[in-house]
Amino acid sequence: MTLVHYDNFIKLKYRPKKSDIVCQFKVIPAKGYKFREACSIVAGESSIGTWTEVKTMNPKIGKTLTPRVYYLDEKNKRCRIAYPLALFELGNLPEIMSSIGGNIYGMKSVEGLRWEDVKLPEKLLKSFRGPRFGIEGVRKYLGVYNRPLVGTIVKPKVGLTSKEHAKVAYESWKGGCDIVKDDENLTSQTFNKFQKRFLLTIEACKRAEKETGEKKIYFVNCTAESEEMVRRIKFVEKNGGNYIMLDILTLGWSALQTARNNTKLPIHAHRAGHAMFDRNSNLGMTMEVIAQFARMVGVDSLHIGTAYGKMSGKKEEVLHIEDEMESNFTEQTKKNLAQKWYGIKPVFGVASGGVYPAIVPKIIKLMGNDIVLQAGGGIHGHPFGTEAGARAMRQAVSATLKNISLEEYAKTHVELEESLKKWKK
Ligand code: CAP
Ligand code: MG
Repeated sequence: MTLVHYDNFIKLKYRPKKSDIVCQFKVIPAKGYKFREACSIVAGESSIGTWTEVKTMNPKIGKTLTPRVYYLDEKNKRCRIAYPLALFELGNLPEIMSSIGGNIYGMKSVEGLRWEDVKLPEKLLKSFRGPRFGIEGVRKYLGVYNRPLVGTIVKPKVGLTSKEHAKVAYESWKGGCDIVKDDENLTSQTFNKFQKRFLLTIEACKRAEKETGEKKIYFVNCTAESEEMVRRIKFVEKNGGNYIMLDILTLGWSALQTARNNTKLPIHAHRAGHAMFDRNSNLGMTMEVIAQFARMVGVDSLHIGTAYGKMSGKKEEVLHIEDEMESNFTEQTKKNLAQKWYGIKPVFGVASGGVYPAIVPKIIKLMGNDIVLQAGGGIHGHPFGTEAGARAMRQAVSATLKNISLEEYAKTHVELEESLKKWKK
């Protein structure tokens, strides 16, 4: 079947305007479709096209809203499409997702479709709020400027009572964690209700601050139906909280925008479920695109992978996401589109998932200083318990920054020594 009308969208001579939203896709045509044709269908269905010509189309729509497939690389199954900004509603990310991340995934003409990258124009970026704090703001709050931050996730993921949770959090901060985080699936279950957990844990946080002389942060998971989410955020603000946490993908972009509009606190973004979108290399969207949208809406920290832990993200992917999160400008390459951030604050990349002291040097070498090193099992599984586990993580960071091998440092730091015995490199 040849869909002549969709051919209208191939314009290889077109040069994207600064105001266009540019998207890069990997397009795998279905049987019976040519690559070029499938790319054009993608452009059409995500904007003004449908399966046949319609009498209601008029020249004005054609002139102002036509997307252009301006780059085709059949060998790598890659195409780039420039969408005029006028196609979209400013400040409405669900609408952008319905267009560019919508129907096109279900078209018979594509067997596989992956949204690899996006270039967001200034006017669109500025119609969202962006991070309120970003890396600089979070560092300022903690008064920590020259090292990666160390965080933990209370483990087991769920099951502890609020009191037990607060105790584990206290020991983590006491041992040297800057941050304690709820796990992604802990919200307000019967065994650990939200309000009680928050009040006990924030009290433990203040106590640990007093005793250690260090500022501490509690990422409290406010993920819930959106009105309830806002109620929980307000409760946290009213009762002395310093950071909120959200599972941004299970909540959805709309709820994330709502949260950003409704809080003065920094937002920690957990990405639970991202692999449903980004894991299959022939389908969905990349974590880079998700991360760019998260920065645009305005999260202050975001899980981006570790390259060495238990999760699947590879080095190249982790570094590219980090670049998108922290830089003011990323270059265009054969594989990626450029992005200028126009003063939108950089986001803290969080390295989490199977992190433990022995791999800290490798992670810092790869990802640099501006990261949060987060270890759940790698702290609470320490043979001497949580407080010693947190100490071992801080020791691993100190050793790395001093350029001393962990083995050497462990000779005078028993917590690190014990951790290295349990978890080798
Ligand atoms: C880490 C973690 C995080 C993962 C998510 C977990 O715990 O709490 O949710 O890091 O992956 O439950 O696995 P551990 P990502 O330190 O015990 O592994 O950060 O890649 O989104
Ligand atoms: Mg978790």
